[in-house]
Formats: sequence, structure tokens, C-alpha cells
Amino acid sequence: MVSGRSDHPKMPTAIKLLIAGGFGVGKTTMVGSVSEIRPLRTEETLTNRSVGVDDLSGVEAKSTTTVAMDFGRISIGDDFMLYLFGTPGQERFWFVWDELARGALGAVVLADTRRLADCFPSVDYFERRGTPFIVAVNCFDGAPRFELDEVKLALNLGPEVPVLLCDARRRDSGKEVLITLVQHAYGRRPNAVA
Ligand SMILES: Nc1nc2c(ncn2[C@@H]2O[C@H](COP(=O)(O)OP(=O)(O)OP(=O)(O)O)[C@@H](O)[C@H]2O)c(=O)[nH]1
Ligand SMILES: [Mg+2]
Repeated sequence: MVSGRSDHPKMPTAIKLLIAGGFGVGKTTMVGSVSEIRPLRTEETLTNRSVGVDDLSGVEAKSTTTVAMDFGRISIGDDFMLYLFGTPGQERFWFVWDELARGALGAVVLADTRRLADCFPSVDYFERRGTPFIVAVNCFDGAPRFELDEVKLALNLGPEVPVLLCDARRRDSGKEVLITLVQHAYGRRPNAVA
């Protein structure tokens, strides 16, 4: 009788994804909330040198910032292992992005409706690279709520770019964002294998 078990269990497909977006939109929070391993963080304290440079409006309580990257990992069923790389948000650390983006299947661009324009550089970056991306609007408490179509219009996104709402603090919400990205990226690259 055939047992259905294999001596060579199928290894999950490894996929590299980026969590990007402007300063303080919740990238580190999202990587931390979804990761199944203790996330690697490179947080440094915001000092007086950031005064007049970093726009803290909306995230006044923020005391640290990512200077290199966040790293986390999450499995999706038995088939996929997602390796998550959170980017630094401040422009002065953007030289790291090219390294982080290499080999990525796709990217989440996190957005904050109070500072929607802050995600333009990320959208431009992935459009220029031809990296598939989706936009996830992180719903901060008290932030204005917009229809997803309005966000799409404001960011001048093509009809093919998925836009969804999320709460970066919630694991189930972050996971939904990642699954949407993987489906979108695989849809765009039908022959993609990691
Ligand atoms: N209310 C609320 N606060 C959030 C949410 N996501 C993040 N925060 C808070 O917003 C602040 C910024 O979050 P981070 O995760 O550090 O943002 P980041 O994008 O990694 O920031 P940089 O690395 O400095 O660009 C933190 O104080 C979080 O606790 C959210 O969904 N809702
Ligand atoms: Mg961060």
C-alpha cells in the first residue's frame, strides 16, 4: 500500500520580501508582529540631530529609528518560507535599499494617510526597478480614513497594484498583507521560482 509519505519531504520555497515605506510608517512594527522568530532589529535612538530633519508629526512618541534593516521570517502553510527585510525609512539611510532589494520577489509599501506623500519615493523606487509591490495603508489611531480608490488615485498607482488596509501591530493583518503580495508578485511573474 502506498503510504503517501516521501523520504524526501518537500522543502518550502524561500521567498525574500521587503517591507518598505517612509519614515515611521510601521515597518519595524509589522516585521516584528508577523515574524515567527525573534526579529533582528537595528534601531538607534533619535537624537537632537534629527530635529528639523525627520518629520515626527503623527509619531511624536517615536524615540528610535531603523538605521540598517529589520529581519524576520514567517512560514505560509508548508509551501512557502517568507524572509522579511524591513528597510530604513529615513532618506539618509537609503543607500542600504539597493542591497536589501536584490533578489526580492516583491515589496510592501506601507503608507500612513496623515503623510501619504512620504511613500512616493518608495513607489517610484520599485516602479523604476520593476519590482512588484503592493501598498498597505497602516491605520493609525485617529488618522483620516480614505477609500482605497482615493489612495490609489492620490498615489497615481496603476490599476494592477493592490491597495489594502492593515494594522501593522496585528499578526493576522500583516500576514494578509504578505499573502496578497506573494499572490500579486507570482501573478506578475508566472515562472518565478526562488
Ligand atoms: N496606533 C498605531 N501605532 C502604530 C502602528 N504601527 C506602528 N505604530 C507605532 O508607530 C511608531 C513607528 O513605528 P515603527 O515600526 O518604528 O516605524 P518604522 O516605519 O519602522 O520607522 P523607521 O524605521 O524610523 O522609518 C511606533 O511608535 C509604533 O508603535 C499602528 O498600526 N497603529
Ligand atoms: Mg523601522
